[in-house]
Amino acid sequence: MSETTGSHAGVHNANRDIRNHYLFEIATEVANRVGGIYSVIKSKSPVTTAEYGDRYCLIGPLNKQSAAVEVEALTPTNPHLAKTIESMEERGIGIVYGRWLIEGAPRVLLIDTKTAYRFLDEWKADLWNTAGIPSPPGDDETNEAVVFGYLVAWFLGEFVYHEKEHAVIAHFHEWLSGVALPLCKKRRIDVTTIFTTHATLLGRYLCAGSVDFYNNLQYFDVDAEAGKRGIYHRYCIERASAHSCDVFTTVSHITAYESEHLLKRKPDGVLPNGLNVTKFSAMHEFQNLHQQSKERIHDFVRGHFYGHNDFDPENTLYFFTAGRYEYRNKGVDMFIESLARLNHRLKSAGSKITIVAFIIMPAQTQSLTVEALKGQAVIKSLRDTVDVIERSVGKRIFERALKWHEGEAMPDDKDLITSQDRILLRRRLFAMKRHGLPPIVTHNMQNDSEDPILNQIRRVQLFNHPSDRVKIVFHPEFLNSANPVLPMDYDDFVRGTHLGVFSSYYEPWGYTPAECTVMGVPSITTNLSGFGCYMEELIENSTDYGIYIVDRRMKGVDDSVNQLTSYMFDFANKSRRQRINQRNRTERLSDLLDWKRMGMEYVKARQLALRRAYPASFEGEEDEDFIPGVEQKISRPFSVPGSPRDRSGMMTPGDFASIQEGREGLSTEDYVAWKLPEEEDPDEYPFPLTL
Ligand code: G6P
Ligand code: 1S3
Repeated sequence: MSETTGSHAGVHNANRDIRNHYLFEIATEVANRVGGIYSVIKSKSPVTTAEYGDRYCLIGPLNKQSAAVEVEALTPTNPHLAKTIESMEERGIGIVYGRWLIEGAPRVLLIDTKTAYRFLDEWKADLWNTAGIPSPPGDDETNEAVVFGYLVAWFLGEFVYHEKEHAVIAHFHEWLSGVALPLCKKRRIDVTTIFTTHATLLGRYLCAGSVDFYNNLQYFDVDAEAGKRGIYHRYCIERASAHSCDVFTTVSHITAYESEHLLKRKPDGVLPNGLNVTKFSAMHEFQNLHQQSKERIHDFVRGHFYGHNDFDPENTLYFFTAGRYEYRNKGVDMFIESLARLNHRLKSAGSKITIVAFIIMPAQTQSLTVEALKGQAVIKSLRDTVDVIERSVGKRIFERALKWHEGEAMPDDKDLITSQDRILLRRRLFAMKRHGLPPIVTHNMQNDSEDPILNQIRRVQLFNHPSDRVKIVFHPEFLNSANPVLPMDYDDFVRGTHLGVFSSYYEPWGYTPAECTVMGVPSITTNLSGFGCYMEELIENSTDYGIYIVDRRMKGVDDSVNQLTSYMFDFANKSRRQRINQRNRTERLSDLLDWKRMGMEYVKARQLALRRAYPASFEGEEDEDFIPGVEQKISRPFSVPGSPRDRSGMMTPGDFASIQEGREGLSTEDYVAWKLPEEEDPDEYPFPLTL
């Protein structure tokens, strides 16, 4: 693979207007939910459209199903855009241009890759000839990335041919959208480019195995490791993207460190992920929402544990983990082991508290189990019967009271419930008899006996026994309010829980704990997740704020498991008052995660991209904020005692190792906190080669 890193300033027309530049953001998840990148671009939309208006457009591959629901088609009013689309359509390329129906309503351009597969072989050959990137047959995902990449490069080349007045920034997310980057460079297309990687392919694969990843980052033979896993061609695309963009970024410092070693380019900066924070006018509102959602989780639990409801809802706490099913990377192995130790500690302490721990991770399933459906049905019938009895008892009390005369006895409650009521009630009680223990999993798994989560639960023997103080529910499907067993949307569910647990080993950022924070739900994360490191850096006494960070970097696995267990045990011993106070403090951290603040790093990355491509336009403007409408100075969110670290002068999230103009990339010292202490050269390769 040929690679030359850095700017290609020579190809740019210095007369372009950089102040009113266009911004294209390119990702495969535009109006198409797959994972975390959808959350990034969707939640960021309000701040980006506020800054750019109709000079902003997202580009993605067309997914007809989701576009039909998420996008309203429009006719482009910009003549250059219209001409570009028209010219591609004339060559048979299908394009949908429209408004993404989300907050901010950004413009989107969705290209139908299926209309270009006739060029696939030609483009694959060209990719090899121009960038030295191989694309072997049989990898549909890579084929799609190649076709999409060539279409995007085609679009950008054509657009800047028509539009010669303004500068254009093209910001690409993740390797799947990155094929256009080396093409822009080779074809000398007059755009300036940013590439943001949200993980590295090799990092994800290596961590999923049993490698001491962070201690050995600098020793991996990257080509060989990629080859062994059959992802060499994908790795080439990722690496070429990182090397051919003008500005290379990632989502956290820990992933910056990883990228430096695995992609062989130091990122120019870190663009942490934000959220679109909704602030309630009254503080207690989110607390009320917690109570309401918790009641709905209680309803589910009553059904799931029918016949074994021998724990008191008032003394029950809900913990959960959620995310894509990456057993080791997302730390589910550690979570389950810690739950077993927590169970032991709560039992030994004679605790009255019961923990119900939910694992929400989609796996291959066939259907909901009969038992899970029956549980909800049984409890619904019981409630309906009790409602009928309640109404008839009420009616009878009323009638008796009407007829009552002084001197007569009070109505006897034995006469109020009729024998018919008793039979009805008995029937319902018999229906609640259960021979086995309440199930762990709500669905029929396609591969029950080999499922890593179930096997780990079997190994630690957490079987929802009445004596267990920790119960487990594994829901192998994302939540939605139409689900007959647990009918709640994810956000509502999170609000109703007490603690999120995300003990990840590989987590470039980690939206799940960030989402907990803005909903005022405490969470446990690790110092191997971008979010955990970010919060650790910003907040001095983070546990007071409901941000618990397990040390998975300096401690051995057993010690990390014990630390996680202790965090959960201490949390279980909090009083209700303490939990309410902590939730208030957690919710106060929301401002730290708001795009209004996080988005500043994107602004800086774009400035750097323009500066690198159009250096002449910046002469004499060294420190100027030239992007109109953007208030660069963000004050500290608050300064109550013991709150986030006093960082006067540190105005934006990435400032502790930020994108700075005139500086060539992050310095390794910037993420010194992410390095491990002893980095002596090992005598031999530090882990087995048979991984
Ligand atoms: C919220 C509600 C309170 C409720 C509390 C329960 O704060 O506003 O009315 O008592 O939640 O908290 P818990 O941690 O026990 O679920
Ligand atoms: C990636 O998604 P993942 O869950 O595979 O991108 C997300 C958005 O940047 C990030 O939050 C997450 O940590 C990464 O791992």
